[in-house]
This record gives sequence, C-alpha cells and structure tokens, in this order.
Amino acid sequence: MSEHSHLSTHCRVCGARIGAFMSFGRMPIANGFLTAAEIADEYHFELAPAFCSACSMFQLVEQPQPDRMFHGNYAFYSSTSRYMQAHFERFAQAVWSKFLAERSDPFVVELGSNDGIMLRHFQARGMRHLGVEPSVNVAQVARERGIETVSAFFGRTLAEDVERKFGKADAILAANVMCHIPDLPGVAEGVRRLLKPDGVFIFEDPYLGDMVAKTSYDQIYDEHVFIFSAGSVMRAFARHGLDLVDVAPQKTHGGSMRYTLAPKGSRPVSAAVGECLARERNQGLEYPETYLHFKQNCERSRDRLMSLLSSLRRDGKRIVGYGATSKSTTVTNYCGITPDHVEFISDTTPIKRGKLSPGAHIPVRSHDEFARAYPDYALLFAWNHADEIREKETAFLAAGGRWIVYVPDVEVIS
Ligand code: DWN
Ligand code: ZN
Repeated sequence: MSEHSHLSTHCRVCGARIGAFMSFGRMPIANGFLTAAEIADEYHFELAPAFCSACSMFQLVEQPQPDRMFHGNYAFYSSTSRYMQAHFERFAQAVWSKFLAERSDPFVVELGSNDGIMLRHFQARGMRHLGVEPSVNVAQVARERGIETVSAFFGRTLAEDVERKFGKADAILAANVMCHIPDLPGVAEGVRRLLKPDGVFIFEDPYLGDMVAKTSYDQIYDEHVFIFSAGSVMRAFARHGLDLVDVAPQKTHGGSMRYTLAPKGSRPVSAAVGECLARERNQGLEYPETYLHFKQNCERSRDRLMSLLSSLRRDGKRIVGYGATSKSTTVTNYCGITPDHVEFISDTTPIKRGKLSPGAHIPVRSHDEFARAYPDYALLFAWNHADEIREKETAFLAAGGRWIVYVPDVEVIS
C-alpha cells in the first residue's frame, strides 16, 4: 500500500480505512468522447482501486461526481449488441417465470434501465413497470418505446416517492448498474423499503473473480466504483436486512455474476451461494496479497501489449481499434496507446462517431471506414463481444486481417 498511500479513504460500505493497492494513473471520464476543441478542458482524476480487508469490497478510492458521467449525452446505449438484447430477454423471462407469473398485478422496477432493453419485455406483457434512469437521453429512447421511466438517481428518497405513487415492488432489477453507485448503503436501504416482504432484488455486474482470473483490468474505470464478489455482496446487503439467496455466473461483459437477494429469512439460501463463496476463498479473493499479484499481472499485460503494438508499427502495419468501449479508456490511457499506434477506433454508436476517444484522443469512426480499407490488425477493445463480432467480420479475416486481443493474454489471432 506504500507507493499510493496518499490515496486512502474509508470503505463506502463498512467505513474501515482503505488504501489504493495500485494506480492506473490520471484518467479521463471513460465515456467522455470529445471534440478537438474540448481537449483543453478535459477532466481527469486518479484511477486507483483499493480492497477493503474488513468487508472485502473492491472499490475505487476516488470517483468523479456522478453527473460528470451520467447525463444528457451518455454515450452508451445498451441495445447496440444483439447478444445483449437476447441476454436481457432471457433475464426478463427468467424473472417472470420464477418470481412473477403466479402473482396478481405484479410491479417491477429496474434501476439504470438505460434504453429499456430489459423492461420492454415486461411492458410487452402489460405488466406494471418503472425504469429509473438518470441519463436523460437514453431514458428518452425508453419512453419513446412506451416504457415508463423516471430520470433520477435511485436512493432512499426516490424509493419513498415510488412507493407512494406505485406501491411496493415484487421485483427490483438492475444490470450493470449497482457497481456504478457509490452510495451503496443508500441504495440498499431504498431497495429494502421499496421491496415487498416476499419480493426479490436481482442484479448482475462484472464479477471480481473473472476480472482477477483474466487480468481484465479494463473493467476498472470511473463508472465502476465497485467490482463485486459474492462475499462482498453478501456482507454489504446483510447490513440492510437483505440475504444473498442465489448466485448465477453470466457470460456477459467478460464474466458477470447475477445475485438474488431477499428480505432476511424470507427465502432459503441456494447451494450455489455456499459453493461460490468456497470458490472465492480458494481463488484468494478475500486476501489483499491477491491484488498485489493482480497489479503485477496488469503491468505485464500492459508491457506485452505495448511491445506488440510498437513492433507491428515499426513493421509498417496498420492497426485499427474495434469498439470504442468504456473499458478501452483504461487500456489506452494506462498503456499509453496513441493515434500513432491505433489509427482510429471503429464503433457503431452514432453519438461516439466523429469524436476523439477520452484521454488518448484516437479518432472514433464508423464501421464503414473499417470495412472500406481493412487494416492489417484490429485491436479488439470490445473483447466481451468477441463471438458476435468475429462471426460478422469474416470478410476482414478473409482479407488477411488479424485480431489483437489482450484478455486473458496478449495474443494475435486469426
Ligand atoms: O457497465 C457498463 C457496461 C454494461 O456497458 C457501462 N459502464 C458502460 C458499458 O461498458 P462498455 O462501453 O465497455 O460496453 P460494451 O458493451 O463492451 O461496448 C461495446 C462498444 O462497441 C459499443 O460502443 C458498441 C461497439 N460495438 C461495435 O462497434 N460493433 C459493439 C458491437 C457488438 C459491434 O459489433
Ligand atoms: Zn469495507
């Protein structure tokens, strides 16, 4: 903890003192795509993770103010991936059949409902539903689809408002949202108040076990103030009268975990919870030394990636990035990737195109530009969508193109 001891604070969950075990350096907002004129005012903060040895919560020491990250120009629209659309349809179906089908007039709330990718399946059943989404542009897309959405940050006060207006919820859902909210105790309290005594709270987020096993350090960026494990989730919510009753690993976002919580004592705890906790102990997720090892793995990954990119460029090869992901902001800025290494990043999201990537200032261009003159190498920043992307990019391979990946290892694949 020594070299970053100036970066210390208190655990957001249990209040114990925590210190950063490493720093990724000064970082911009991960989704802060910008124009050349905006470079001079680009905001930076120090991206440094810490592990709380008291409650085992993995968290950022410093996080920018939420309204710097989630606002009227939030650049990530959930529905950009076909796989994710299918995933959320399955998620909604599973919640419906397991918890809601037998109930009369159930009410479901989703925190961070984005463009309505999951709630639309409840709306299609004519169910009472409410999305809570602070980024007004994506919330507007949901509303246009007829999905009832409020643009606000969820917490105790909003939970009370929702309860007054709609009554208590049978299910509260959240996908890739809980790990974004610094006031986890406030949200847990809001959830406990809004949930019916026999209700369930189900959320999923990138999983610490996968991140450590795969050295996928690019899950660490401003928005992800926490990276959860079953152990840390169980302890954090027990403080607010919620039991962790089930866990289920997910393939999404490079390895996620779905957690099911319920008011204390209201449901049996599945065997999967105990098994997962045992796996986490074996993996060392509860021990601070694990994170010193993780730090060394990050440094090794960075050095290998940079030596590969530099040597390819020395040989005159063209390299283009694929997917201007939030994750890529950590990779480009931590590793020192510049427009000299990566000519541009191809991305299908209209709001990102024509802009520069945060910090590294690599131009973001349309997929058409990628396809117009295939580069020699594509650096797969959207590695979590690898199956979907490789399936549709067969022409790139046929033209002699190669993929560069860095999770779990730095590799060239064809
Ligand atoms: O937690 C979060 C996760 C769920 O989503 C948020 N904080 C923000 C976001 O993270 P991300 O930006 O790393 O997510 P993705 O899904 O890895 O981003 C994929 C990017 O790649 C998008 O900008 C769309 C783009 N893309 C593309 O250009 N062609 C994606 C696919 C599948 C493609 O074929
Ligand atoms: Zn703690």
